[in-house]
Amino acid sequence: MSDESKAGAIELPVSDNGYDAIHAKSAVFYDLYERKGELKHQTHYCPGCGHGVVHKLIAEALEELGLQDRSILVSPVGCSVFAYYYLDVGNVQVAHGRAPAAATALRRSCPDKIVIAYQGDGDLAAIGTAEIVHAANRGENITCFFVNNAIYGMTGGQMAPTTLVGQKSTTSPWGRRPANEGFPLHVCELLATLEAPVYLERVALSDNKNIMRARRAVRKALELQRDGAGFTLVEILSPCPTIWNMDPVVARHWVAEKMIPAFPLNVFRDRKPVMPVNNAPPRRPVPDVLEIFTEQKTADTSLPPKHAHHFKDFTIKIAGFGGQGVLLLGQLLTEMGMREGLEVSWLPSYGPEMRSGSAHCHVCLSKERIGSPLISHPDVLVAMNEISLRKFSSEVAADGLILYNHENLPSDFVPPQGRVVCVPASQIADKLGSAKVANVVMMGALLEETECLASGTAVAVLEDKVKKLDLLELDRRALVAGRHFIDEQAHLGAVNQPDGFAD
Ligand SMILES: Cc1ncc(C[n+]2csc(CCOP(=O)(O)OP(=O)(O)O)c2C)c(N)n1
Ligand code: SF4
Repeated sequence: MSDESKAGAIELPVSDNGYDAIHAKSAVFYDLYERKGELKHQTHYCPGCGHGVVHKLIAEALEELGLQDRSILVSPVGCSVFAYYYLDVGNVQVAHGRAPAAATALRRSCPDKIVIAYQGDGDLAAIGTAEIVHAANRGENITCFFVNNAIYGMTGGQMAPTTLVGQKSTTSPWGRRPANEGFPLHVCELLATLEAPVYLERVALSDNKNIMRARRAVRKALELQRDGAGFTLVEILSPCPTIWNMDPVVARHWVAEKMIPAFPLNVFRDRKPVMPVNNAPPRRPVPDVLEIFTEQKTADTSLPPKHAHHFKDFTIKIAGFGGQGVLLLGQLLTEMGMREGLEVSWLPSYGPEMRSGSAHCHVCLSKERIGSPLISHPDVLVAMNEISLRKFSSEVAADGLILYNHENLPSDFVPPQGRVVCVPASQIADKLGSAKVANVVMMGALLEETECLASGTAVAVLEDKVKKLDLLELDRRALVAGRHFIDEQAHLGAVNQPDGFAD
């Protein structure tokens, strides 16, 4: 949380009738909500909306259980998309319906965290039906808070899978008719047919008593997750006064009178699943499973030389057209990074064409866990053609480097930032005997110029990956040629510089 937002004092209004309004809120909420507009002390939810109440219940439970600093909230697409403005926990906002899948990844990769998937009924029970069913069936140790307001709120009131029989919506203007639109989906009942879920309860925000029940259910689900019990879900019947076109008080009554009879409140599951014996999955490190280090383990002499990495994170974008080995160069660098003990990621992007279409990839090398494989401002851009140079050079970090596959920069081109080294990799490769190894020439230049990884590791990786001996020999020469070019002839654009760099 920013100091600024913590420091912001909220002026409490005094109402006309003489009562002081007390705006006490859980410490799990930010003091001020750093969102657009003036109203930084209030949420974007409509008056009487159930989402605000559910946020409050979650915040209070996290505070009481002391879980704030360990928690990650996965917010959905829907009216609650902005939950991250309000709750001061780890926040991830995901695509429509995907919260259980994202929560699965977060919980499995960060097993000490409390991961909450927050979803509306359109999000969970329509587009995201598969995700919730499979997360529940796998017994993921996540908690899902499922806000069922029987309608799509955010998009203006289309029918949801949970819309009641007879309830009007913009897409069921005569009221939901089971013969045409099917019956409302009962998510808790559906999930209760599965073996794995540990706790499934439906509660309602219809009145204070039921809100207190909801409060206990929210807390219990989080406690169970904290204790590693397994999959928990609380369905919360919730008012949407705006789309229902009702006064907030009337909307609460509607929850009681119409929704509860259609969606009975109940604890549908409160037990641990019976697991077969010897059920635990094998716990082996990924490199072991992928047999990445097999050769090095048996022959210590083939271990790459130790390399001192001068960075915490080093990011590279490699771009060109299909057939230039752009993606392969990225893979080789990630493999090298892995062998040098770094965290790595490789994110490719290419068009439908195999040859000649544009292709690029992002490579992250890091001493720490990588948050996202997507790079906005690479330390190095390797532009294998002019289109990539023009398209991506403005993205390069201010003190970054552009390696351009040509003798000179185009005469009309001024790099927006960073320094440029022109490396005629394709020409060099041609002279060596095959245009195919231009990417390896560029790799040699990159390693020599940045010293991000050891060239010894590059040789070891090439020896493992390239099976044809004549091609391997060519690759070795290409690597050396790229390094020598930097040492002996590097240019800045069209202009020779004594040191090869920009001023
Ligand atoms: C892939 C995709 N499909 C459709 C949409 C449009 N969309 C946005 S929110 C939403 C449904 C929201 O309803 P619900 O999940 O019930 O949440 P509420 O707004 O009622 O809280 C839909 C269909 C979208 N954003 N993305
Ligand atoms: S439209 Fe409905 S669900 Fe969305 S914020 Fe308003 S009351 Fe809440």
